[in-house]
Amino acid sequence: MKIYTLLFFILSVASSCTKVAPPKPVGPIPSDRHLAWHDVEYYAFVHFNMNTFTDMEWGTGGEKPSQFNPSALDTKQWAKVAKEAGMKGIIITAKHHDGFCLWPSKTTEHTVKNSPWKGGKGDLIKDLSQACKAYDLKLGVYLSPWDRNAANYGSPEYVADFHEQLRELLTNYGPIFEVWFDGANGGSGYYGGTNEIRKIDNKTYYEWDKTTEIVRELQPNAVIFSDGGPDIRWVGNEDGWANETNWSIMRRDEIYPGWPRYVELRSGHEDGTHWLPAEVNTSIRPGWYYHAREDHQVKSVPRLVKTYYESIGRNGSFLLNLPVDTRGLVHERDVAALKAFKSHIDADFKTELAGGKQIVASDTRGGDKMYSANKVIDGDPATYWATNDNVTKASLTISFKRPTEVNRLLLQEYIPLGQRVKRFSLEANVDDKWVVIDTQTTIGYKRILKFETLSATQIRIKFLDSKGPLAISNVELYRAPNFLVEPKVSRNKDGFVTLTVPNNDVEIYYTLDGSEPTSASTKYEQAFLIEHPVVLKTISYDSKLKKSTAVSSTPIDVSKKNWKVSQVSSGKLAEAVLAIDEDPQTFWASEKDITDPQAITIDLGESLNLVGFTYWPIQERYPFGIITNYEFLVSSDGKNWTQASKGEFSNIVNSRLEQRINFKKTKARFIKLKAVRVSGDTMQASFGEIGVISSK
Ligand code: FUL
Repeated sequence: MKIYTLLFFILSVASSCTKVAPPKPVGPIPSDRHLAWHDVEYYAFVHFNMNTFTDMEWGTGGEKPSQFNPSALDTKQWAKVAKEAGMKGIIITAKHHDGFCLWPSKTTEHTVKNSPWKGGKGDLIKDLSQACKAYDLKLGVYLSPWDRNAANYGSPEYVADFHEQLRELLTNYGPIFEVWFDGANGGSGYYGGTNEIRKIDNKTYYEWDKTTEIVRELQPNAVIFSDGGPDIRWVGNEDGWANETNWSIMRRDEIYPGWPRYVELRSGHEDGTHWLPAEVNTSIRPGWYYHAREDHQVKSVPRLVKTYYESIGRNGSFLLNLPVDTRGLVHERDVAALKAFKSHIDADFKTELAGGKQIVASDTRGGDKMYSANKVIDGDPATYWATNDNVTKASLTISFKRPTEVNRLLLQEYIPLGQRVKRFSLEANVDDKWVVIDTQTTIGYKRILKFETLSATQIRIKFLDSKGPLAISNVELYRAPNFLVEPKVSRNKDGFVTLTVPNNDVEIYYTLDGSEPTSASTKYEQAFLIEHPVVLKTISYDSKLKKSTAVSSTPIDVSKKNWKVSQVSSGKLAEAVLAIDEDPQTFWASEKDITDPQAITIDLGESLNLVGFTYWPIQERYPFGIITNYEFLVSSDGKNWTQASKGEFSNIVNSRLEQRINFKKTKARFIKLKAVRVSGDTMQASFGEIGVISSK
């Protein structure tokens, strides 16, 4: 008995001696709801609503509830797919800009209750909340403030309805983890049949303070998303990436929905006043909504993996959109892509290599075990290594018993005390020499670095600059398998196609007759000519492992060898070739301060049967002149023109992908793309790449 008492005494003296205060928080810190949200990391967006049935990205609001008619809607399938993909939640478009409500809201007749689905007795939000519960997933709701259907949109009565809709969603469906407010406010709409343009002031109209209060009152644990929070922020693009430098803090009071300086959302503000971490939202397909024509454009595994490393790997969360189809199911192709993506990520992070290794810090807070280096490899996110108050530069060195191959580093700061690290480098001891692998800036909740595989005896992380003493909760090391990537297809103006893969050991096989390529198909050796429309199918093949990638298909049309730009409405004709050079990364633009609609005329060099055209918007970092409304004309002589198609490239500004527009078969030698409306203040139009869809 005595010995235990003595032991207890010694232990308590020891622990009272080593009680060193934790570092003081630095800058704004996350709330509990933030911390819970950071842990969610990877979750699904589901765009499923009226647009699914009208094949639109933005409905006008003039649609009829009778058009909402899924044939086999099964929210359990969505939940199963999300769960098996490793996602932890689903955010559903309860109401998109067209105003149609997926639940029987009392505020409007424009809801599922007037649709044929379940004889008007359905409530999709209820179904989904039950499905999420069954699969242990969190539920979030997207509620568009802009409502192109509501007759009272623009008046205070609409705002009252909007708030009531929010109340309904946050009261009747159990816990909600995220409320998503879209910043888009386009102006024109159906608005009860008036079909007019209604402008509101984004900053004041929706009474954001009151909106936030409603969420806090009904769902205190939910985070609120918008361009600028108040809790979490848009990342400033819909392509799926955050900047390498990514602060979870921002000068929030400067931001409002539709903020023109949105590029700053990509990296946050180092001197931020509020915790406002970035959510990276992107779709698994070109569109947010399902379009059968995009069935072949489901993002490839390499593309999804890239997005993973550029979102979660850069201190963001990853909200991946699944456009549920007209049946009401996640399409088979999307399911296959999600599965393949998950197994890739699982393989990358299969075996952690730092755990249990010797780890030494250059400084330890108060010399206290509580803050010692091994806290970063104990697998416990609640413990962390910390340095003394005056130490903002320090290092951690991990030693292996024998040379060990590594190519991934995962770091996490102890964010309950704020985001601190401003600059760090990664070094490796290879053959008794220290080499610098990478120097980077921020870490935050999570940062992952990818680097060439090297065989090291030691790994050192040097923290070079920090806002205060260091507080690092986690360090992980991995050796991810070699990446077998689908070949990248590029083509030049003469029609020659080049296929490339990053790894020279990987072989490429292809077909041009529609059949599935195998390692017995034509082996790619050098660039080859394609002159007429075909679907090019390719695989990459690792002959050592006898493993191949999934088949990727690329529609290729006539070669542009004899194409000439014959006329431009302004600007330099000679430079306009950049719009038909087969490279969407280059562009041609009309003159700047122009007030008339701009057009480009192309001579195809021969008469072709056309069934459509393609338009790549400009791919510049800071784009301008994107055509949002177009007219496409055809002619056999370049003088007499007929309109082949006219319409809107919906959401093209946020999602700058190739637009493929089909029309009735027509013979033509000349084509003209006219920019009826563009993004920007003038009529300046830009053209990344123009192509045709032709048939025999
Ligand atoms: C955008 C919307 O306009 C798109 O339609 C989509 O919902 C996307 C997630 O946000 O701002």
